[in-house]
Amino acid sequence: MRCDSSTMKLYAVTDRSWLGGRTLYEQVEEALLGGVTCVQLREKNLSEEAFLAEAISIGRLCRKYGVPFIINDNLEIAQKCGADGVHVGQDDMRPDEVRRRVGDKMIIGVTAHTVAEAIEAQKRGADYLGAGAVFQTGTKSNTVALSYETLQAICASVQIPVVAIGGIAKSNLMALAGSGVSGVAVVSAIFAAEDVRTASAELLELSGKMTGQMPA
Ligand code: TZP
Ligand code: MG
Repeated sequence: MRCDSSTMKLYAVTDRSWLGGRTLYEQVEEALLGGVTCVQLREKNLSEEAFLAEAISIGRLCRKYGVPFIINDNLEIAQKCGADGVHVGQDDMRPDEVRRRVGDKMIIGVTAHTVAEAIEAQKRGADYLGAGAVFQTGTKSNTVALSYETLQAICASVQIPVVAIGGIAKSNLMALAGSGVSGVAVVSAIFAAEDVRTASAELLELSGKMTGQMPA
């Protein structure tokens, strides 16, 4: 298995909007020390050269902590930096095409908003699904609101792990209990926090309770 439920327990998705004098590398290390179980490097505005240099250094950092490292959307960078996986949206490359290019070992994550998209993604070789936005978020524009019922139906329709995303914080995480998700993918509740390590540790504990996964 390329990834399992425990990998999805607390999935940190990076964003450099809230660095506030810190480097992304430092923030990711704090998140790792807090116990995040997966890291996705998500860059929308970096040059390819800067993206690759960052992917190499943050990838090494994640390896040191034994945590899977996923690249958002950029297959070439994922391959060049030796990432553990790549995450694609519905408007990006299809998972079967990604699989054809990256081979057997890499984790492929796919965003799904409907049961039909979830089933299709699994059929085409996705290893996990990201489903959202489950709550209102200011981090990404043009998100589709995903109801609890749809999230539950998505989880019930596939065998691969599903991670919820969108507006997830300490205050609302427990509302996802019973949906069938394996964990939560979080941007601002980790990276906009003043204390990234503590925020991660608290979210990890809550996600464990919410999913019924005991601490490792
Ligand atoms: N995809 C759906 S919502 C979202 C992404 C990347 C952003 C989630 O960010 P936050 O800060 O955890 O709400
Ligand atoms: Mg994308």
